Amino acid sequence: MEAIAVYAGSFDPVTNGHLDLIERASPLFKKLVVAVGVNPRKPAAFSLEDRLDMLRRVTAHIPNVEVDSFDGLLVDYAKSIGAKAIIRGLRAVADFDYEMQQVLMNRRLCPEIETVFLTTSTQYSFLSSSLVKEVSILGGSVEGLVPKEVEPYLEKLKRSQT
Ligand code: COD
Repeated sequence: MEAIAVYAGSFDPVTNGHLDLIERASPLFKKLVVAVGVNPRKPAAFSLEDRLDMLRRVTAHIPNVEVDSFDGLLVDYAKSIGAKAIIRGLRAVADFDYEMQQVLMNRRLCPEIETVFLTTSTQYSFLSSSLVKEVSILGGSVEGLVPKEVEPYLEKLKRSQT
């Protein structure tokens, strides 16, 4: 497809679930911009620089993926980069209410940008950034949950919390 799409998230940190979605969405578009949303009301465990760094490392093998950040409304950012679609991931029924609220609000704000949902791969359906941080901080293994490049960042977070 000739369109540009944006996949926005907190990516705090990027997990194998996010990466799986990026790898499946990127062939569908001319360019996929993976954008970290800066939300002052949602404090992140990792700095913006670290989150961008992790995303750049784990997507380095995908030529049509760009990594960026934004603050303010996602639809305004999407318009500013010429994106026609917003990609969202659906893990389980539990995601549906929240995702539906977002999609309807975004459509009201900007009807010309479509939201495209990709369902998670089964093996990552239980995976979230919050669970990964909890497991890591409490001493569990995160192997297979996050890309290898992310593990040292989680180690650093763990050391800073103990
Ligand atoms: N498998 C598949 N998909 C997954 C997985 C997984 N294991 N884990 C997460 N995802 C999906 C999520 O469902 C989501 O679609 C996406 O990946 C990103 O997830 P997160 O958790 O990193 O990010 P969110 O959901 O907290 O989104 C943060 C945003 C910055 C995108 C959001 O807060 C936003 O749009 N902010 C801008 C302000 C705005 O425009 N507000 C009005 C919108 S209604």
